[in-house]
Parts: sequence; structure tokens; C-alpha cells
Amino acid sequence: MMLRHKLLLLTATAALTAVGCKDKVAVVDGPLPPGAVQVIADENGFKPSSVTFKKGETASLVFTRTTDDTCATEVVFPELDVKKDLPKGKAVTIEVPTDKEQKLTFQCGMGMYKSSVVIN
Ligand SMILES: [Cu+2]
Repeated sequence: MMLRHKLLLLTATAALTAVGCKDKVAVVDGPLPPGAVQVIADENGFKPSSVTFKKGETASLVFTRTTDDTCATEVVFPELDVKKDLPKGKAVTIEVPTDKEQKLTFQCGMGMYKSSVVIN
């Protein structure tokens, strides 16, 4: 029997402030919660495209989409059965299970931008 860990999905309430050019969207400024890594979704896909966490430590990814000119309007974690919309300019936090060593993929809705999370 496989125990599938339920992910806690939460939308970060981090305040975002748009500055400058209307096409630019501010990403989360100020400190991220412990164990959180910021990921930007833009016209080139996800940045960074690989994130590593330590087994057993609190881990989350905070996604922010910064442009409309991208396919990455949602993020999908196939192995975790998780799919979340990425509204432009809104930080979306996805908690990553670190109970075991594994490599997870995250990608855009169509699977073109593939990135990975390594837990080791
Ligand atoms: Cu895509």
C-alpha cells in the first residue's frame, strides 16, 4: 500500500506591490518563511529550474508568475497529484514533503517547462 502524503496547499498572503512598468510584477520581497524557496514563472519557464531540500526539513516553494507571456499559468507536480493556478503577481506556496529522499518534477500545465525538486 502506498501512503500518499497530502500536500498542504496554501496561497501565500504575502503582500505584493506592483512597481514601475505595468508589465512588471513585483515578486515577494521581504523574508520568506523558513525553508521556502522562491520560484519565478516567466517567459522562459521556471527559475530556478532545480531546487534541493534536505530530507526532514520544512520545505516549500513560493511561485510567482511575473508575465502573461508564458505558458506557465499553472504549476503541476505529477508525482504529488498537485495542480495550482499561478495568477500573475500572486505568490502561491506549495509545501514539499521531505519525509523521504526523492526527486519530484514540477512543470507547466502542458508539461513543456520541466523543473525538479530534489530531496536528499
Ligand atoms: Cu507549457
